[in-house]
Amino acid sequence: MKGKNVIVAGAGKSGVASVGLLIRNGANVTLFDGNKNLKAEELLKNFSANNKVNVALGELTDELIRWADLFVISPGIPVDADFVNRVREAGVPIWGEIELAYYFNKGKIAAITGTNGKTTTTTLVGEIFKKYTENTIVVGNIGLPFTQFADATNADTMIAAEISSFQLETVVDFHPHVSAILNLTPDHLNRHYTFDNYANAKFRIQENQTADDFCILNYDDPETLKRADKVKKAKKIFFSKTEEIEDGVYMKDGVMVVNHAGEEIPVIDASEIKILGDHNKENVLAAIAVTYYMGVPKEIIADAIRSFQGVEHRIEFVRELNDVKYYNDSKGTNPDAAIKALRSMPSTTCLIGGGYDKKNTYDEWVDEFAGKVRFLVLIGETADDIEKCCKNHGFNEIVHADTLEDAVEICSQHAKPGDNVLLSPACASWDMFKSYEQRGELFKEYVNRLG
Ligand code: UMA
Repeated sequence: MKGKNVIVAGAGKSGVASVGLLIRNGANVTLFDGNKNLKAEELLKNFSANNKVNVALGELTDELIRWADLFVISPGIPVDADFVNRVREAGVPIWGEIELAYYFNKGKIAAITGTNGKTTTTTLVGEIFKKYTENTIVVGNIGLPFTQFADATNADTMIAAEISSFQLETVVDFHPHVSAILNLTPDHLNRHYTFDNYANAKFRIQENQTADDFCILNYDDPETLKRADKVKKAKKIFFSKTEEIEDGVYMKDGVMVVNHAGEEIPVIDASEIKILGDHNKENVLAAIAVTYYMGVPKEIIADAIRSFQGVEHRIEFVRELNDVKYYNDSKGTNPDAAIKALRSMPSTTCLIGGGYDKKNTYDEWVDEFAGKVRFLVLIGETADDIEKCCKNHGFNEIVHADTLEDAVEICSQHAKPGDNVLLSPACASWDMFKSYEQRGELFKEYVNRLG
């Protein structure tokens, strides 16, 4: 990279970390962002004064494109945006942020994708690695860009990477030793247009794997299973809650086992798992498969699973007040994740939903409401669409709220003893909040203020 001219597009976390990595390694960098209201001085504060970083905001000029040897794109930028098309037409190579990290990486990568469960599984894989070696990093879509750490890795570094479909669209050489596809349900269709495009992007996680590598797949998820033949070179390892599969990872008499060349190796009794919900059994099975094939001894795997309490914003218990339990599932950003959260609730639930419009459909989510949801409080851009869908399915217990704070207030006033209040929006947060994390933090703040 020394002396190369690189445009980094997107001044979010990924872009800032990519610029840092590139300037540490001698490249000439222009940080570009389409938002002309950003302040170059503010962005430059991210980098030490000695380093020369050029900032370009608003339009990407043809002159800049001609200057560039490489274009590094953040995951939030559509690969078919006009300015990206112009870069492509000019013949400048386009790498995603993950690809740039991979170029500098020396460690051993476990890469995890899927529609839901990525963050829980990646966090658990990271916890297992950490018990095995301090030389562990947990990176990617989980919120810590891989580029922030890539050039500090060595051959012994264990990397747990959560990888999104956006990050996989721009794969060139990215090559994990173990990859995992946890499940596939429609999501991000505003970016991928069709479910097939989205699924194909996810399967790119194994594109560069060889016969020495492993691809972990969910046997119980029909959309993943039916595409398993896309895995050409890596050894396929299936995990399942219901089927005993040769060379798979599965449940046998309540125990999670790895079947290695016909021998069943017991890892942990499912009753020892602390995280709520049946879907979490899948996440744990996947984490066992990933870490086992990354070479971690089974005792260490079991030990880390035993102490794992789950992740923030995912069916996170907040507090109990007046015999009502409050749960934060701000990370339930699509219908499938929201279904899983609702199914994990032990009793009648007052549900807060709605948010940014990713052009998902809500029928399957709403189908789960009967007998379970006392009422639904709707917020955000998708409120009217969700209401229409509810009415089509005969569910009429709907209230609208202008703010999340009002939604929490409504729930606290109308919940009955023994109920749960669940924020699980089935939508992204970007219409009203900066991120799902901010939405979840605010929810917890409002809930903790109730008195
Ligand atoms: N921008 C443009 N032009 C565009 C679109 C965006 O210039 O056409 C600029 C914006 O003005 C903004 C920047 O790009 O300044 C934002 O870049 P980004 O969205 O890639 O943001 P990052 O902060 O780098 O966050 C990204 C991931 N975001 C997305 O994929 C949308 C984060 O995942 C990830 O944690 C982070 O990198 C670190 O790797 C978030 C996410 O919602 C949590 N992911 C989706 C999901 O989980 O469903 C995929």
